[in-house]
Amino acid sequence: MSRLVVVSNRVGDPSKPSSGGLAVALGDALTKSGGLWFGAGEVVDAATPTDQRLHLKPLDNKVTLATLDLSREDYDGYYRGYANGVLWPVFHYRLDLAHFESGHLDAYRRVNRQFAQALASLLQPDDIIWVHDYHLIPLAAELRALGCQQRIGFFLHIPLPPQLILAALPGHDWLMRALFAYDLVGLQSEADMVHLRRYLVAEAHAEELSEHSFGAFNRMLRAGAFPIGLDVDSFIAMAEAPPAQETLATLRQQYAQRQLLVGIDRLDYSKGLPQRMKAFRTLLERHPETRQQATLVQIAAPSREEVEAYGDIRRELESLCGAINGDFSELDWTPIRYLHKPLEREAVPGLYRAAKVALVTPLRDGMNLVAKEFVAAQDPADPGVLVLSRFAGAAEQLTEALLVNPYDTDATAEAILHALKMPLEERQLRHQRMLANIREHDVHAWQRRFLETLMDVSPA
Ligand code: GDG
Repeated sequence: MSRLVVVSNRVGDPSKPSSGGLAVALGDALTKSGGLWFGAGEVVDAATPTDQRLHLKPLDNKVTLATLDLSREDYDGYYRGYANGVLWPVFHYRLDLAHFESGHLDAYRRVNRQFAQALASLLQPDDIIWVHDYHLIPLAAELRALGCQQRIGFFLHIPLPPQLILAALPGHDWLMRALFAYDLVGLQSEADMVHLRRYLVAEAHAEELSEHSFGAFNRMLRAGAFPIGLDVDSFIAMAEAPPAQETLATLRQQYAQRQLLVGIDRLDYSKGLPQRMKAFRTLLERHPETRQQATLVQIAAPSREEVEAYGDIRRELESLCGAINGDFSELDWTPIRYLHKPLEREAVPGLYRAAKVALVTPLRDGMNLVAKEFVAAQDPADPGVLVLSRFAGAAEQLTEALLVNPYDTDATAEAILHALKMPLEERQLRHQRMLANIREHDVHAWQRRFLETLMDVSPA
């Protein structure tokens, strides 16, 4: 069996189940074949010699973590400047929030080259390499330039925007051409595949060899939708465990006379938080019977605070929450409980289970695992209702959720009301179908399908 090499900006620790489903699933795959997980290390002084920047840490389970330290200038330009200041907004359709500076693009290229050089020194001829996410799009091209001929796959965790949005990105042709150095490109959804196909044909003049393969630049690229899932069993086990059960008991007691709604997100402008608050406000305005009843607990975990747009979204969200609470609160009821801090991982399923309704309303999202976690955490006998944006990748699978357009405030408010009033039998049926779906397409199946497809492709 070939050895698996996973590359991502941040290396996970597969030995800690609390580090999330992705780390666990990749950890499983790495343990099976023995493997290497490579990513960015610490920020170090620019004068630190290259040979002192690569660190190898063998774990017990035949997996080695390899990290490469970067200089402050390189890391900031690559991570904050280009990956999160340009690619993240553009790929989430927010050209207005992209701050393009050629120096950041240079740093992005430089870091991908440094990664490739360090990684190439660790590779064996029959390794299988799996690169993750927008930070590392040109990595395979850099590896190929160094003579690496291994099979290399790429998975994009965020959406791929339509052709004309991508075309507005300076250097888009260079970036998209770099995909052809991969043997397989995985996207989250069929909608993303439509965008890729159209871009490749219209902008890269690629030949469409089949539904999933394209020829251009003397290379063949195979691509497909591989929607990511959860580690469902572990998530359910976490929901049954004491920390989640304690959270559930406390919330049930506190909200015994109320209907609890929940939102859990990184504080990111892609998650549609202001739109969600406006819909909640409309609900309270139009349906006075929900006042004193519906209480929204919104966790907005701090994220990327060094990027300017994230400060703006925080101010906007806090002003909306403050105004709603000011306008509607009573002495014994506050409509929104807003927490600007992360909740402990083990408590998260308890909050999901205590809620009657989850509001997962991103303006655009590659997948959105919160939607799937909410489904996994429910009690099948008395499940809550998922209100889900049709613009989350998850909407392609969770068709039994109440799908909404988050820009349509009135319709979203009505969907929330529908969710609050949904009869038990309908809730059970919808939940049953969604649970079956997330079980069938869990993170292990995702990982297997991607790697099997990659193994199927002839190497470079
Ligand atoms: C990217 C793509 C894609 C959230 N708040 C807290 C907390 N969380 C956890 C959730 C969930 C995870 O963070 C968020 O996952 P998402 O999938 O919603 O979003 P991104 O971080 O944007 O991830 C996304 C994903 O990659 C995987 O491919 O689905 O579309 O954007 O697990 O539970 N966890 C804790 N406290 C919090 O307050 N502990």
